[in-house]
Amino acid sequence: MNEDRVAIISGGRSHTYGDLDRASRQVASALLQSADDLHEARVAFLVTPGFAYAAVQRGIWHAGGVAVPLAVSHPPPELDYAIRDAGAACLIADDAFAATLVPLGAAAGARCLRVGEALDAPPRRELPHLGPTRRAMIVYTSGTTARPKGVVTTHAILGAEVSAMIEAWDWRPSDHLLLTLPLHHAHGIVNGLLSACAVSATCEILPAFDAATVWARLGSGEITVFTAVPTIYHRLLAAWDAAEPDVRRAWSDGARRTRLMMCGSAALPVQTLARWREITGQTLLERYGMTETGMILSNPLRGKRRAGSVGTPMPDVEVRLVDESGRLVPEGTPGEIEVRGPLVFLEYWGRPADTQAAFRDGWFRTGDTAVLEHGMYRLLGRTSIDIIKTGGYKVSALEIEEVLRLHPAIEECAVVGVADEEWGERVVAAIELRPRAALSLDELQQWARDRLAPYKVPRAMRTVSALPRNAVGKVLKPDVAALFAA
Ligand code: MCA
Ligand code: AMP
Repeated sequence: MNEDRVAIISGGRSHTYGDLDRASRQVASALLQSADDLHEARVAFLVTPGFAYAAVQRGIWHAGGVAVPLAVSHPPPELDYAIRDAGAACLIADDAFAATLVPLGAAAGARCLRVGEALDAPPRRELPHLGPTRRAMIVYTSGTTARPKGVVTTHAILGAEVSAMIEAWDWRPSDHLLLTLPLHHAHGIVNGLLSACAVSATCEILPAFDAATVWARLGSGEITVFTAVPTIYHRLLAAWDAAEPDVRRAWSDGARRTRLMMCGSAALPVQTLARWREITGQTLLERYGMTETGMILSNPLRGKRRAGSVGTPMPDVEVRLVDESGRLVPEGTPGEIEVRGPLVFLEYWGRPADTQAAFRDGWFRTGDTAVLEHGMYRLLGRTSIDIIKTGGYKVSALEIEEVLRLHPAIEECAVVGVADEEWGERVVAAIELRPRAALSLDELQQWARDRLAPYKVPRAMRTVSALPRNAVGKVLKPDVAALFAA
């Protein structure tokens, strides 16, 4: 049994798999009360990354519920949207977030539970039987629609996603993962927490990203696996450059001993890959995936990793490239990536038409364009200019525009992403003001921060005249982008 193995390290404490099992049964007990099964009721939770997060997630599953992880960085309107869209019957918050979540729960008619209360409940022995086709999780992700959509996965789908990663990257019980990603997105949840726990490895969780802390842990030489987004590697490189020579040496020596360092969620600049190799000896393994599909393509664990490429299909994943009418394109010709396999999501929660539109003949349409070159795929970009990738977050330009239009000084706006060394892309907005209105970037940002997640807040703004309402898309947006690139 794995009872005594260390499952989670967080807040300076180690918790075994036995502890995790007990704590999650306590959460299940608090959720179930006198019921014997939650029957896929949605339970949204806002819990700082750490042991309690893992216990709550498992507790929801033990009780037969659907886990809806909320983002600790989101302001109340975004949390409210996810709670209502998911139709959450119950909310769970730790002490840091109870004051935010309790009023939202009251307004939405959802029961509110504190982590402390849940962990005081007697552990439940009798738990519902969970068939693999049961819904397990809803993760909110943006796309070409104005508001984020809930991506639903079942236990079988999550199992397939994790199995593919275990096989491709040789996850093993002796692994020690350092996890510094947010836990409301698939990268942190599935590639990180669930993969490590599936092989009874140790998952060390930091409450938030901090370059010096990450370096100190990498420098210890205890970490065997690390996975992050390009912006995090960029930040780590900047911290290394700013450190004293003896500190740098210690950090680099420790990082050199890591078994596997991965990067994904956004394009890894070739210079970042090269610089990282220079200071740690590690060639980052770049892979490509989506919330809707898990991991799709990956550079090899063993064998040559190609800079600027995302490799070959993950185990059990079928990939094809097609033109606009769905015809296969030959090697060397760009096409949209379509994916099929047991790890593709079930549905967008409550959106049958969007779900249907996302598939073509049973293949999921990713909206990403790639080319197959000498046996490996290279990503070329997204088919929609309205999808922005910033700091590894997928952001809908349409969603931001819809919120900005609510500002009393704004007549019309167009939001785009412009290339940025640190963030991959930066959110920027062209704004047409109402007659006689005035608005500074500072004012706009302050106003937007109360309504949008920090990474959706425009970083630059230009006022322009007469933007055609909603006539953005392909014609106007390249001009807007050029305005900021200049
Ligand atoms: C924050 N800032 C930004 C942005 N975000 N500026 C420009 N663009 C942004 N996107 C500013 C803040 O306003 C602040 O500025 C300063 O940067 C520091 O903000 P802070 O919130 O502290 O940033 P951070 O917490 O350090 O965040 C950086 C981060 C984070 C660690 C890179 O963005 C992150 O964890 N990203 C990972 C997202 C992720 O996991 N994506 C996976 C989804 P000021 O100081 O002036 O106020 S994709 C996925 O799951 C699929 C399956 C896949 O393929 O992986
Ligand atoms: P999300 O919906 O947040 O899961 O983001 C998925 C999107 O992230 C994909 O559709 C890609 O556009 C992007 N993405 C993921 N991995 C990579 C990568 N290695 N290089 C470029 N883009 C990536």
